[in-house]
Amino acid sequence: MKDQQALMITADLFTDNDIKDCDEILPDVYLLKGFALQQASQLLITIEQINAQSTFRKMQTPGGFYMSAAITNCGDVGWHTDRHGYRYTAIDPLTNLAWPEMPQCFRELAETAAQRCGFSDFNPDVCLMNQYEVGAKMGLHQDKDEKDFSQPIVSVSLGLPIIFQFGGASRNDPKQRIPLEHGDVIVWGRAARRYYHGVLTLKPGQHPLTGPYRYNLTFRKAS
Ligand code: MD3
Ligand code: FE
Repeated sequence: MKDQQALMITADLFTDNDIKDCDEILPDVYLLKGFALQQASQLLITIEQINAQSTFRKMQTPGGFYMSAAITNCGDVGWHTDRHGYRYTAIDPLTNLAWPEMPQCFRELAETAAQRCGFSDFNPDVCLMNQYEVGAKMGLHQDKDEKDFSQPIVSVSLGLPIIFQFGGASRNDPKQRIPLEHGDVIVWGRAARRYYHGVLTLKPGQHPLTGPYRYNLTFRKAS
């Protein structure tokens, strides 16, 4: 009952019914449409502050190709790839300093979203941040560099929309496509933690807050 009331109060802050509380779009995959809309401009200011310390950069894969999305991190560790492989590091190899601290407004958003979807003790230690320019994409992959698969991942989309694609635990499983828009949050855990996923090529556009870019924040418990 209390939760219901809180939800109604939250929903009242939005002009129309653009907030859906935790829609389970597949088993263990939850879409919180517009959940981060209210904080979006604050999040973008904070992204810019992190970018000033540890800038977005295109990383090299072990195969020698460069990813088309530019990446940075905040938190106790950060995800990194180069010719030697994928891993989490405590030091940003570009600055030789610790990754920027995870801001409180990031942590609160991630924990609240996870809680709404039944993950009551999510305690992320890293936020992996992707910046997509027009033409950038992310091929089908699994997130499997984290130690603890019992923890969910929370994703926050900002700026231009993109088509998100996800299947099952094996690469050939049938795939679904859903558009992810500014302010959308996805939470996935349990079985879905191992699902293959990616995003299609970012189409040209201008977003009032991010111009020709899309940002995605993924909150994880890596170590
Ligand atoms: C996985 N990022 O950084 S997150 C990544 O939009 C990454 O930048 C993408 O994959 C991005 O590793 C996608 C969103 C997402 C949503 C639902 C999922 C990933 C999912 C459901 C199952 C598995
Ligand atoms: Fe991923």
